Amino acid sequence: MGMEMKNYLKDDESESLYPAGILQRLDFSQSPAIFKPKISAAQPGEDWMVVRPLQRADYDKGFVQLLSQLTNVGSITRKQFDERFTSMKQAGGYYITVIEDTRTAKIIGAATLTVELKFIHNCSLRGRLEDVVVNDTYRGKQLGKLIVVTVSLLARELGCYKMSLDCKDKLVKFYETLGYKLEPGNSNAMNIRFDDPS
Ligand code: 16G
Repeated sequence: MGMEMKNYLKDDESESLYPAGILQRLDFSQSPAIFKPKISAAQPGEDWMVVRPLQRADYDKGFVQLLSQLTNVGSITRKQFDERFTSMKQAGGYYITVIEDTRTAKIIGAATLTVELKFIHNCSLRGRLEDVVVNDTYRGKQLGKLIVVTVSLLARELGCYKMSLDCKDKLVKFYETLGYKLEPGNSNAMNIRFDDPS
């Protein structure tokens, strides 16, 4: 195998869903969240921890298993993962962000920001916070807060006029500490389920 080919494979292995640099620039002092001790995406508090965009190679780092702590994921093959990763990257607007424990090469936290193109608010953008999950064996490291604040600041940086989420009742307090509000008269999340006959 020629040198050029090897380098290509190496790059491809660590291919990111979106450019990583933007996370390093986020200003955590702009979030109402209180971190004790102070941490940020650039400095997550442990030298074995890194906050970064989802990479293609994360299939082998337990990303799908982590998601199954949130809801039903099914058995996703590498091919399915690969094709979905490619589609998301081509479509744009998908900012899946992860925390890796580099000692074990495992994904221990994740959150997704999706960005919708709008006509309203002067052709603005709307962010949605989705699929927030943290490995529950890593409690006490502020990882939930870290991953949510990271993607929330990212939404702001990208020009979203607001960011929305839906969550279980018991998590409302947690999201309130990070600046999210139940807007009076405008706080209902409704679903119609097409995968559930009940
Ligand atoms: C929660 C998640 C949502 C996720 C859903 C899955 C957050 C803020 N919200 O509502 O993103 O898609 O759970 O539950 O992470 P489901 O499988 O019942 O749709």
